[in-house]
Amino acid sequence: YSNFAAALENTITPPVKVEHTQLLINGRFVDAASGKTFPTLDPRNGEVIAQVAEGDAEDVNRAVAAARKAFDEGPWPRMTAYERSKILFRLADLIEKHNDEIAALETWDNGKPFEQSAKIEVPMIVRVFRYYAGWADKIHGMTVPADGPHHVQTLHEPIGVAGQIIPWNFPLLMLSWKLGPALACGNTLVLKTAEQTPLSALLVGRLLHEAGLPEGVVNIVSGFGATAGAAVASHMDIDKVAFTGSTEVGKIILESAAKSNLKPVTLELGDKSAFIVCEDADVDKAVELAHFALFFNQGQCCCAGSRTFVHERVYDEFVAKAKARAVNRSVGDPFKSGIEQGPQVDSEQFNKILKYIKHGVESGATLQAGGDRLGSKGYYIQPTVFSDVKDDMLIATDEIFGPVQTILKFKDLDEVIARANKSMYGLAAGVFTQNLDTANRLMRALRVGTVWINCFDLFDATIPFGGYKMSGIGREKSLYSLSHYLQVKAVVTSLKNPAW
Ligand code: TXE
Repeated sequence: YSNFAAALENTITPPVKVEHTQLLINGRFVDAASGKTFPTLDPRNGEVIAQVAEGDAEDVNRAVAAARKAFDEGPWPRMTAYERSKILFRLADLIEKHNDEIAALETWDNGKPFEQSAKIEVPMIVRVFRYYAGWADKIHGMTVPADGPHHVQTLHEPIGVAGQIIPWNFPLLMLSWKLGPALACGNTLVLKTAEQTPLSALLVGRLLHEAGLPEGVVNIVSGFGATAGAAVASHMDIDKVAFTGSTEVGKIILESAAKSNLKPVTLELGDKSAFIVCEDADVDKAVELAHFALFFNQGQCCCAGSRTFVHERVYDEFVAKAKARAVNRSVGDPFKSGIEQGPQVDSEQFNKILKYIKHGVESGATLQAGGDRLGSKGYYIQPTVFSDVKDDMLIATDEIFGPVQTILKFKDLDEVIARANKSMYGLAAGVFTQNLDTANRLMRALRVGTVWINCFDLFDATIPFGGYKMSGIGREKSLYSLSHYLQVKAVVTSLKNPAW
């Protein structure tokens, strides 16, 4: 790992200033009602980047009141759809203009490579906002051929005030997946960002207002889950809640929604995605794709290909090459160019991953590469590879959420289908094969919300994303997401003369 040491030296000064640390309520940046702040930390070294206003239940109340007023009194839901569309297009243009500034904040707060933030993620959110800007004036109801002398139509109306709680692994992307459909449909909202990564959303919040968004439509509350997050989930005046995060907290959200006002809930939760390498696979290509599927974003992806199933015919060759690829992964200061992997987001995730690595070794899996932290400060972890992994080992059942690849061996398709499906999760899976029959069979048999065939982590705005089983409820992105932000009203009008 000699290449790592050099990449960790001489920490780069992020090319951006933190301008916004307050809460965004009713179109203004304000302090928390309590006056409290919390530090957001640089994962490269654990140092404080900035003190951020710490919102709690009282601030959520203020934010909901602003969103309620903006919904009930307008102008947002009553504007023409075209006006709303133009504001979202202007937002996309402004994000594009501030691409590197937003990307730098994201990298500083989260630790992901700047090249990834600047060249992939910020452009992706621009695309998401343009996609939903395009939808704003294409949402309409139907006329219905009911029996009897009635004219029946449906109106697709915004649901009201949405509460949205997002995690820290893709702060910007999660923001866009939540805000895009909610705003296109004419809702107002309160967004609770993750306590690890509050910064980039506040900048986007400012740009939203520069783009012409009326005050109170989008309110952003930084703060912790047990206080600000819980207040969103249980709020009586929030009409719908959307959450991305752990399955454990997803259950709490559903319970809080049920116990408060029965607000509809959409959830995007954890997974233990299978990546299946079939016997006909070109091993070099399969190794590269499986490596990307797991290690992308420091392994902090809900759909990380974290159970790599490899056919026994190519298993040994695959393991040797996967090990070599992991050892060559460039880890280091995420602001340096050519870096593939930065630090994990915080000490909690860092310690959780190291604990799972220890479990893996103790349970008898073979440690092929990595296995420890990297350097002595910050939250860097060596790209780690385990082979000889068995299905019931904790490293094969639990979401590790880090750079730890677990490689399992299989003999035939029936067996791998049963094993891949034997999980409480069902978010995504990858299939690597040149055989059309094999691809078709796996695509139908896998009980997951997304199957990527000979590709992985394709997050185009047009593709629905969401989970089966305990990976969640509902779909984000694509036209499927819109239904979660709409109410359907049936309007039945009696006809005087049914025969025209
Ligand atoms: O998640 P939490 P954490 C998984 C991953 C990770 C583990 C724990 O395995 O290691 O979860 O991460 C807010 N009421 N994923 O602890 O706690 C919280 O403030 C309302 C997978 O960071 O679920 C943050 O905004 N909200 C995942 C958000 O929930 C609450 C992405 C997510 O935090 C709350 C992240 C409460 N009681 C972690 N408690 C994915 N699906 O991509 C916390 N929150």
